[in-house]
Amino acid sequence: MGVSAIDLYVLKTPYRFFELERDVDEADLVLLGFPYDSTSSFRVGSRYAPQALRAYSSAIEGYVWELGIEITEAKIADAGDLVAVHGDTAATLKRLREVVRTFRSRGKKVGVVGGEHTLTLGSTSGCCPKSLIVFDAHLDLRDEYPYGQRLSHATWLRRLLDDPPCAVAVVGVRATSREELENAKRLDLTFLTFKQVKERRAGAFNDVLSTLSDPLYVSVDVDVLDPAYAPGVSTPEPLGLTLQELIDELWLLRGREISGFDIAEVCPPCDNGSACVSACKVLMDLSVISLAER
Ligand SMILES: [Mn+2]
Repeated sequence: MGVSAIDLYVLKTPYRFFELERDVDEADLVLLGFPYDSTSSFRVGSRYAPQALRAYSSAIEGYVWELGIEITEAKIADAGDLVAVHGDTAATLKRLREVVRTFRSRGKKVGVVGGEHTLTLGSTSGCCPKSLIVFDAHLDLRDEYPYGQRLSHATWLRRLLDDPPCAVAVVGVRATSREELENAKRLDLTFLTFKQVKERRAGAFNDVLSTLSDPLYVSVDVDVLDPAYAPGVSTPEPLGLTLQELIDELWLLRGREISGFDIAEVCPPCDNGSACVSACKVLMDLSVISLAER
């Protein structure tokens, strides 16, 4: 067998998410760190989230009440971190796409732990889902941000929609600009605002879910949570979902076919530990939900 993208672009790490010991070959779901934050425009440091979440996920208890299993019993492996090219987002996303594509070709589901939200561009293009569900306080629909930058954490969804590879829905939006709302309307983007989620809860999300075909890809920008639950994110916004509200929505995905997911924008240098443990809970639940039988 020749040299694969995994050999070239994935580096094993000394610690693993949830202290997982399984080999990648024996896993149905592969977790991959994406330690990259070169386009972060406010608080930098999400490149440290994979290593922080490995530490925090090893310190929290791993019993999953809903399924009656320990997380280490599920067929999950930690492959390590993508080797990023800091300052070169296009090159880094290309590596991510090739690594994700290689895991998919070997029949694995993929969970990417960012790092900044640009990762979803590379990961979805390697995963080829039919639908993408994004949980985010923001729409990330600016054409350039900052001025002159077409590829950044604030424009990645705009770039994806330049030539949409799949259906897209954004959930939990509460912080935007007129430009983004005009773009959303012109691009006919499906989205639920934070208020719609709060007022209609499962009803609103189920309505959106019923329009989306499997396989799904799920992207969680942790800033969708109220900063009370997740203070350590790159771009915090006032208000937001509680962790329980987000987790309840994620469990509505149980039984759907999920080929990949990601968790983005945790910024450990700005955190008191709350964003890290909240993200670990999201990572644990999304992992087992993606593996749950139909
Ligand atoms: Mn965001």
